[in-house]
Amino acid sequence: MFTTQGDIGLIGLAVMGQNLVLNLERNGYTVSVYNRTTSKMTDFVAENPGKKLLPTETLPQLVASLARPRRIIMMVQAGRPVDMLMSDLVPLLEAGDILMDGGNSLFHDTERRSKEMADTGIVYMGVGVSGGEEGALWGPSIMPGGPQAGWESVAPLLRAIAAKAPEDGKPCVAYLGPGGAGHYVKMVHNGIEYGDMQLIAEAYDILRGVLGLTAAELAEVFTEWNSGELDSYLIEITSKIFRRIDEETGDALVNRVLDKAAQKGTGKWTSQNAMDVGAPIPTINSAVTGRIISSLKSERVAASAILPGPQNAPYTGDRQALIDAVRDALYASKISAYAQGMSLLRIASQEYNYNLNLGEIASIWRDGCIIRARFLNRITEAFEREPALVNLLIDDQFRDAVTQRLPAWRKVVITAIERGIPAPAFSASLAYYDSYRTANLPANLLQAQRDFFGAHTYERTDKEGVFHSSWE
Ligand code: NBP
Repeated sequence: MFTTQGDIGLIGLAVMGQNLVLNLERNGYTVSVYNRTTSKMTDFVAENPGKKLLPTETLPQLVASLARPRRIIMMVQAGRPVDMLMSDLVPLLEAGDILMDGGNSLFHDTERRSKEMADTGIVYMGVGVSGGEEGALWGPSIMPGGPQAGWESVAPLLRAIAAKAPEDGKPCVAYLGPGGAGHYVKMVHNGIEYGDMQLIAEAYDILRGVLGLTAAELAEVFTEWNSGELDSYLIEITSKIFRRIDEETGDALVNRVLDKAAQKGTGKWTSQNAMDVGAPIPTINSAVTGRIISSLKSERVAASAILPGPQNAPYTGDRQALIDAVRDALYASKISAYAQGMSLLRIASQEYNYNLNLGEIASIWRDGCIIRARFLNRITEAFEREPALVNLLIDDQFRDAVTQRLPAWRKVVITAIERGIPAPAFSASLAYYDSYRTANLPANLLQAQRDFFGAHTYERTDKEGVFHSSWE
């Protein structure tokens, strides 16, 4: 038997789980730890002497070690492992216990598990945790969803371990909504992260492709950008990446990294779900597609010897003016991407009855997660000005910010297209803006075509009703 009881149990001592345990312990909690492979648990406890950790070798031991109501975080691989673990764990728990899934579970799975758990009286919560291992250790952005009562019980604990926003010290955690709301928001966070990363990569490609900037020069450019409106974790690490020299070759290490991007699936899930709920998110879609096309490396290498591009003359324009234009295009594209992401959250919130508070969501992404940025404050402020804002682009301040940068945005996209540099996310972001501001899209022709070949009918601009015509 245990002489002290654990305040919380953590299952899954891989990189995220271990760091979360250390964060909980640093904040005063006694943590009961369990891992399927026991040696990982014993090694971890041995590496952390003197800490308030209760080692447990079986699930019954873990459950017995915890104070009631028991609070347990699962930090295991998403998918089947969560179901397998729960089938062993749930029978050991009792009504009132709180079981949190802190992994990147697909929100549909969290919805299903929430329903399965509803009759047991066990409080089941899907808790998105962002920020990688550093975030888990020093303070992640935490996105909890599930029963409100569960949130109230774990809120002090989650607030203690969450990142604190630099502007006001507020914990980057808030109750987001029922069922899979937390994992839904975490999924969209990751989709936005894909968009942000692709846009930055395209800015880099244009600067090296048109101006031939070296890694050292790019490091300077990104460092400068990080002191302005683009100030963010991703821009900061990008400037550091350009500075890193490969010890073996003396070249910038980034030049030696193979251009094949991997993915774990959360970006793809965001695109798939946006299609399901009918939300346009072209920047995120192009970021997912960009990673897929990057993975076709051998096909691209073969095609590069067959398919011609434009014959590019050296750039004769003002170099600094183009660098500034790329910065402006990146910022405008970022606004477009976040407008799409927030609009997806709004549409999904209606579809799934999540009742999401979009301004609050932006505020809990201000620190502890990969998309943390000064920019997120402006999103929160926009929703404070107008809680029912349907799209960020029509907020006065974002509208003005985009309008100011429109000439640069168009120039950069045109330059990339003229020079044959692929800029799918820049182009998609601008096309979203242009589509969204267009009162008359050519969808009248689409409807006419649908009615022509399939008698799908159409509505008219000049009278009410549903019509079908013989078009020939
Ligand atoms: P992994 O996603 O690599 O998962 C490894 C852990 O899952 C190990 O503890 C493993 O136990 C356990 N596990 C597996 Br696999 N199958 C199990 C089963 N059937 N029963 C019990 N335990 C099982 O670890 P991670 O990278 O630390 O990520 C944990 C979660 O956090 C994931 O959902 C991930 O998507 C999410 N996440 C990760 C990051 C990141 O930066 N890595 C960031 C944000 C969120 P074993 O030791 O016995 O194999």
